[in-house]
Amino acid sequence: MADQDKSKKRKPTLPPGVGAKKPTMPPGMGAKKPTMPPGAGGKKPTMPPGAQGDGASGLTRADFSSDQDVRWCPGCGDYAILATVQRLMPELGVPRENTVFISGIGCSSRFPYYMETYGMHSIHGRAPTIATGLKASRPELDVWIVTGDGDGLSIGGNHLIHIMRRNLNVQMILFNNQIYGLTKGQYSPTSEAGKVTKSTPFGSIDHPFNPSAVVLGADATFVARTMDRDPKHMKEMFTRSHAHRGTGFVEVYQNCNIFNDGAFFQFTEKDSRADRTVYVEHGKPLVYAGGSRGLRLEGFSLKSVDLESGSLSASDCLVYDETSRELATIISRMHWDPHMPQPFGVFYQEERPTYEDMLHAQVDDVLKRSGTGSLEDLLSGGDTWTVG
Ligand SMILES: Cc1ncc(C[n+]2csc(CCOP(=O)(O)OP(=O)(O)O)c2C)c(N)n1
Ligand code: SF4
Ligand SMILES: [Mg+2]
Repeated sequence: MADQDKSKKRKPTLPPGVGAKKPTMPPGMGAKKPTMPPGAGGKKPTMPPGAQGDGASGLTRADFSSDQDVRWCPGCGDYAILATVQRLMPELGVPRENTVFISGIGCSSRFPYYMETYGMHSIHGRAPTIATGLKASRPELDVWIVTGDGDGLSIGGNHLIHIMRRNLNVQMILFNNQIYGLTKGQYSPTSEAGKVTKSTPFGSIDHPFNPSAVVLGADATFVARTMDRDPKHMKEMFTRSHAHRGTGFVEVYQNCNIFNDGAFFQFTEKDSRADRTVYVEHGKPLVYAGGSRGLRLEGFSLKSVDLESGSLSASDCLVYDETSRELATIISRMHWDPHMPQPFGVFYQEERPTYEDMLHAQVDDVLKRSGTGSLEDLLSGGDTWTVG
C-alpha cells in the first residue's frame, strides 16, 4: 500500500553460488573467459515431490512466489507485472539461486520481496549501481533491476543512463505510472505538462521525460515498451529482453489506480485501444486499428494513413526494422503526438560487447602480461609520497 515501506526481513532459503551460465567473450577480446567463483557448479534445484513443472527448469510460478504479503493497493497494475514475471521465470530455466532482483525505492521497488529468488530492496535510484557491481563480480548470475519512473528517472537518472551505455548483461523493468506512488502522489519526471498533484498544485511546468527516448539517447542496446493490461505481450517483451545479451530495457505502462488512475486507459482499454496503439514487429508493416490504418514514413516523420479507401494497403506502410536506431528514435518520439497511436513492442536491438565480458578480459590480459602483483608493491611503488 502507499507509504508502507516497511517489511518483514526475509531469509534466503537457497544456498548461494550454485549453478553457472557462462558468458561468451566478445570477438577480439582475446583473453580467457571470466573464472567462476568457487562453488558455481551448474547444479539445478531439485523439485519438491509431486510438483508439476511448467518450464525448462521443472519449476512453477508458485516456486517463484515468496511467502511475503503483497502490500500493493488492490487493483494496482504492479500485480499483473509480478504475476507475469513469476510465470516467466520457470520458462527461462535459470535456477532461483542464480537469479537476483535489485530495486530502488517506491511501490514498484517492493518487487524483490515477492520473488522467491535472491533480491535487494536497495537505495533510492541506485539499483543500477548495485546491479553493476554484482554483475561485474558474478557474471554467471541472472540480474534483474526493477525501478519506477521516479526512482529510475529522478534520483536515479544518472545511474540509469550509465548502465545503458556500459551495456551490462542485465534486465531493467521500469514501471511507469507517471507519478510517485509510494509517497502519495507527487508528480514525476514522466508526468505530463499541466499535471496537477500535491507538489504541483497549479499544474506541472516541467517538460516530461520519455523513458525509451532517454535510454536510446544513452545508447541502450535493447529498448521495448509494453503495458500492464496485456500480460501476453508483457511476457514476450521480458522474454526478448532476457534473451538479449546486454542491458535489456523494458518500460511498462502501469496503472496507479490510487494517485494517477487511468493515465494510460486510452491505450489499454478495449474501447479505444485498437485506434490508439500500434504494435511494432521486426520485418512487419506498421498497421493498426484492426488493419484499417497504417503508418508511412514521410521524410523523417511518420504519417498515419487510411487503408480502407483502397488507394493504399499494408504493403505501402513502413516495414519496421528493430536494428535501426534512427527508426527506433522516430518510433519512441511518437510518445509526444496525441494524434498518433502509441507504439508498443521491441523498438531497438543491437549486439555490442557487454561491460563484464570486457572487464574480465581486460583483467585477464593484464594478469597475463604483468603477473598477479601485490598490494604491498603497489603501496610502496614509485607513485607514492609522504604527507606532512
Ligand atoms: C533519498 C530519498 N529521497 C526521497 C525519498 C522519497 N521517495 C520514496 S519513493 C519516491 C518516489 C518513487 O516513485 P516511483 O519510482 O515512480 O515509484 P512508484 O511508487 O510510483 O512505483 C520518493 C521520492 C526517499 N525515500 N529517499
Ligand atoms: S503504485 Fe499506486 S496503486 Fe500501486 S501500490 Fe503504489 S500507490 Fe497503490
Ligand atoms: Mg511511479
